[in-house]
Amino acid sequence: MRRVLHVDMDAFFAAVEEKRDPSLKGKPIVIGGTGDPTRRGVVATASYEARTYGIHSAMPLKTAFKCCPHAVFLPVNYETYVKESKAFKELLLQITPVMEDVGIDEVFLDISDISAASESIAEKIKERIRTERSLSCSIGIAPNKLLAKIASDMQKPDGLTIIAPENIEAVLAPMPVRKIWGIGPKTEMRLKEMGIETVRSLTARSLENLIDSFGISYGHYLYQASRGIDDSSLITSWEPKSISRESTFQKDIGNWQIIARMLADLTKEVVEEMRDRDFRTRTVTVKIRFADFETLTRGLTLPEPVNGETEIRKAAFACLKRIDLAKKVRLVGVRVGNLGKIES
Ligand code: TTP
Ligand code: MG
Repeated sequence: MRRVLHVDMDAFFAAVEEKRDPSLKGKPIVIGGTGDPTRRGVVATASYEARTYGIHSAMPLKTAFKCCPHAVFLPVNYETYVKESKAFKELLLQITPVMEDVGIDEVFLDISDISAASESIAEKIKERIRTERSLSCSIGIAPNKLLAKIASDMQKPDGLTIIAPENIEAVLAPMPVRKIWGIGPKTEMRLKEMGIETVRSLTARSLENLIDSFGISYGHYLYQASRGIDDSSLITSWEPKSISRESTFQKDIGNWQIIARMLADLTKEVVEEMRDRDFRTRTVTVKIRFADFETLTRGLTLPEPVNGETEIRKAAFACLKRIDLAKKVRLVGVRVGNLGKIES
């Protein structure tokens, strides 16, 4: 079975400040802006002591000051946090090189091929981060990235949560929809208008209903994510630069048109992200996973770097045509690789 581990450092910026100045330990600490709570700026993070006064990330510093005037207010020392971020990630790379870097204080590790039990891998990581970096973290372990990230957040700080396959439904059902990665404030609002606030009520909706409201790609995503389904692989740093999207059908599909429509939809998303980041691509790859999990990829190298949706969609369809769709399809994916910046 696949095992994905998510590490999220506890009160990261504040913990690094405590490490720099141990006299701060146990005090309410608020990091944000220039560190002057009478000036404009928002809270980047607050120590767990400060959180007991109601202080949280993104709160105006002035409000944080009202919540707890005796808190220690400090400026953001971004360079120091980046150094600490690199150091703990290097330590994790010794556990496994299959690591996806997702943010300054969080990563995913694929621990499927490590023979040790999940608990002992997690305990070892916590111990090393504690002794070698003087920091604490929370860890989640689950069959996929989506659930591992939810798990690491469940028992903060210094938490360890393992979601076993048989517990997925019970764990997710009572959660507010915002806990699902990919559901932001806008979707949360729209779901609320539809009378959906918990994951349980989201799973009560039919796939057709969600597609009607949110489109084919995101509708599928919501349907599956709310059931804890996530087939996405880790994006490891040793892969060449690429952007990809993939989606698993709820039911295995034998109809070419539905597969093609999904591919067109995913390609559109990839092209949008590529353009936002000023990239052009020279290789387009399509992945098809059949119902029996056999997985085929077909790639195409283009004569010159492009960023047009039509050209890239044509390339993706040329790849799809080279796959014999003799069996029903479970997953469709598209990737643009060999990315280069647009030269101005
Ligand atoms: P988080 O992991 O969200 O927060 P955290 O590590 O401070 O606390 P915990 O995980 O224990 O709940 O974010 C990591 C760092 O990113 C955080 O220390 C500061 C920074 N950050 C901001 O600058 N602004 C924000 O709005 C958030 C959420 C985080
Ligand atoms: Mg954190």
